[in-house]
Amino acid sequence: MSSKKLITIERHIQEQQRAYPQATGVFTGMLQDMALAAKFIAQQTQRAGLSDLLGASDTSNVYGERQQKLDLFADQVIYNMNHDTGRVCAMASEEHDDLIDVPVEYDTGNYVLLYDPLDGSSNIDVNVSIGTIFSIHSKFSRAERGTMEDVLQRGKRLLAAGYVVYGSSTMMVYTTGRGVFGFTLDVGLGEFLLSHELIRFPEQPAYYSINHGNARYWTPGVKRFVETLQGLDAPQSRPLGNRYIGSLVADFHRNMLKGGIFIYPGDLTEPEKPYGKMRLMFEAQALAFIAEQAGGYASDGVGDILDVRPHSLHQRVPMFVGNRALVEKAEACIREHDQAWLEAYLPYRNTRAAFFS
Ligand code: AHM
Ligand code: MG
Repeated sequence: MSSKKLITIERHIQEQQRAYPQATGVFTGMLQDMALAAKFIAQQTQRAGLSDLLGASDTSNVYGERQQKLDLFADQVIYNMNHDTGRVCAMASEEHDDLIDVPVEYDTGNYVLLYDPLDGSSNIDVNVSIGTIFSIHSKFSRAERGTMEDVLQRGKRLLAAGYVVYGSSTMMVYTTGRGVFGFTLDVGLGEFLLSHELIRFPEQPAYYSINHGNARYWTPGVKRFVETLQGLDAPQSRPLGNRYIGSLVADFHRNMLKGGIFIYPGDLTEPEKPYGKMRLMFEAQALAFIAEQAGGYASDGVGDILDVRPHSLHQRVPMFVGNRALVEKAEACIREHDQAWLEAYLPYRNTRAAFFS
C-alpha cells in the first residue's frame, strides 16, 4: 500500500489547534467556515458566465469603484457564514464603508474578521484569476461589542490570515503563525486537500510584478530599484522576469511559490498618491503576515507593514512584498533617492487613529 497522506483543510486546521491546549475551538471553527465560504465563491466563480453574475452592479464601493456582481455575492457569503455564529465581535469588508456590526439579536465573540471578498475584480469578466483575502484579530477593547479599536490593530497582532486564489485550480492558503499551508480544491470531492506544506519563498527569485504602465509616475528610488530588478545596474547581473496579472492574490501567490517581489509603490503625481493603492486592513496586512511566515518580508518602503499603525479602515499603503533581500533593497533605494516622497508620505503614515486622541 502506498502511504500518501490525504489531509483535508478541516483536519489540518483541527490538528493545528492541538498545538494550543487552551484553544476552545471557536477560532478553528472560523477558519473552517472561511474554507466553506471559499467553496461557495469558487463554485459561483466558475459559473459566473452562466448564472448572471458577470458584469457590474448598480452600486459602487467606498473607493467609487463599480462593484462587480460577483464581489457582492462573495461579500454576502462571507457575512452570512459569520454574522450569527457568536464568534466575531465585528467584521470589516473592503466593500463596506464602516464596520459591519453583528446584529443585536446574536451574541458576539472574541474575534474580528477582516476581508476583501473578491480582489482583482476588473479581471472577473475576462476570465483571469481573482482572489479572496482574509485576516483575523482577537478582540482588543473592553467594549461589549466590536469597535473600531478592535479592527484597527497592527498586523503584528494578527492571529491568522489567508487567501483563496481562483485560478486554473482553486487554492486556499493560510497561516496561524506556524508556517504557511496551501490546499487545492478537488472539485469532484468538494474538499480542499493539502497540496503545499510549509511554503517558503525560494532563495533565488524568478519574477517581479509591477504595473509598468505607471512608470512615468514612479519616484526616482522606485525607478532605480526596478532597474536593479532588470539587471541594468551591473553588467553581470541577471534580470528577473516580469509578470503582472493585476490580481494581487494571484501575483503574490506566484511570487511566493517561484520567488520574487510584488510592488505597488506610492507616487507624487497629481492628485498626489504617496500611499499607493493597496488597502492596509484588507490586503496588505494579511499578505504581509503570510509573507513573513513564508520567510519573506513586506514593507511600505519605510519599514515593516506589520508595524504600521492603522488610523482608518480604508487606509492605503505602498507595498513591496516578496523575497526579503529584494524588499530590503527597495527600502534602501527609497532611503537614498526619495526624500521628497518620504516627506509627503510620512505624515500620512504617522497619523494616529481618532480613538487615541
Ligand atoms: P480591487 O480591490 O479593486 O480589485 O483592486 C486591487 C487590485 C489588485 O488586485 C491589483 O494588484 C491592483 O488592484 C492592480 O491595480 P492596477 O490596475 O492599478 O495595476
Ligand atoms: Mg482588493
